[in-house]
Amino acid sequence: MSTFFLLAILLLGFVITFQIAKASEYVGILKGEKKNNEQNNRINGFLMIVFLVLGLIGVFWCNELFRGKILGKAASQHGEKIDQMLYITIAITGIVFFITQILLFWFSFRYQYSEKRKSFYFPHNNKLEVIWTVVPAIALTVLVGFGLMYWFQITGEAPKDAVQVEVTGKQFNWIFRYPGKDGIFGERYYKNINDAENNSLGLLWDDPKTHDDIVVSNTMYLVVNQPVKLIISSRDVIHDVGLAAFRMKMDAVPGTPTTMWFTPLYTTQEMKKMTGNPDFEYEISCDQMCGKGHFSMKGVIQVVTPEEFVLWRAKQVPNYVQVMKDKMPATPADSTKTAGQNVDLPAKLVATNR
Ligand SMILES: [Cu+2]
Repeated sequence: MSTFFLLAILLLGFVITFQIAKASEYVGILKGEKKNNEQNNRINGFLMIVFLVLGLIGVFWCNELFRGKILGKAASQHGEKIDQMLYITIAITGIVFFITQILLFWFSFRYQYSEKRKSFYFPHNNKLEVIWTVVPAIALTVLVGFGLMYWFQITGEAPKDAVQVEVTGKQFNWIFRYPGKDGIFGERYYKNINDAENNSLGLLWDDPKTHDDIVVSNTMYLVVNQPVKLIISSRDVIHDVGLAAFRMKMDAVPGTPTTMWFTPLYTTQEMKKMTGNPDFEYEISCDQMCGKGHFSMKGVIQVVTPEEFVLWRAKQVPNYVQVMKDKMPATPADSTKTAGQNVDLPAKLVATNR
């Protein structure tokens, strides 16, 4: 109903403006050109001020409207710094925005044409030009410099104790791989990809390092306060790993692995309490339009305590063991034995658990 009224008001506004314009045109013809120009100048000057005031009110209104509806608290160490950088950028550009907009519209109103005034010819001033070139250049260099610094941190070398997770995008979901107890990912080759044979990543079974690799889809498990390095790739088109809560984003490109690392600060349970939302889940989204099922590439990230992570990992059956089980149903005893070995965790993970 309110939408209808809003549209009706807008429509009426247009009709009234149109009628006023038409009427003033007739009045102008009656009054003569000179008087007509003077009046037009006054009206346009006044409208400039109206536009300025309404525009500024609109900025505040929009701000209030979306308060609390945008991204919540950053849930990673890098995310906090990125938020800080954004706030500084918004503060600087915000101040410049208000000063320039107010000056722009106020000058148009204040210095509208007047017969009593002659404009001063002022074609060039080196000092002014240097100031308005150097000051923004320095400000932007500082802002871009901080951005680059964080970018190099995020895409640079991860800490030694980082958990490694390989993230592979495909039309249309995410596949996550954890190295097994050896802490090393086994070899993969894209021509080996075979969904029917449960080899969604094309792992080379000849390589013993693949035998303990754990492959899961849709839900990724991470440890709170432990750095995680994501090794990102794609099976088909370009996807993009979007981790809004951690303020992270990285393209998933076929054939060219990309990396980024971060440290989750709060477990999913803690976030549920902090946000007051019992249904809160960390989301992994695809931030690159990748086809008709793009919207459905929503995965979940469970940030858990080290103990919960160890338990979760112990329950996972390596991809290789699953495949061998499917191939050789006659020897189930062997498969269970191999699956059981997975309970042992890499020493580097256990060492960092508190
Ligand atoms: Cu995608």
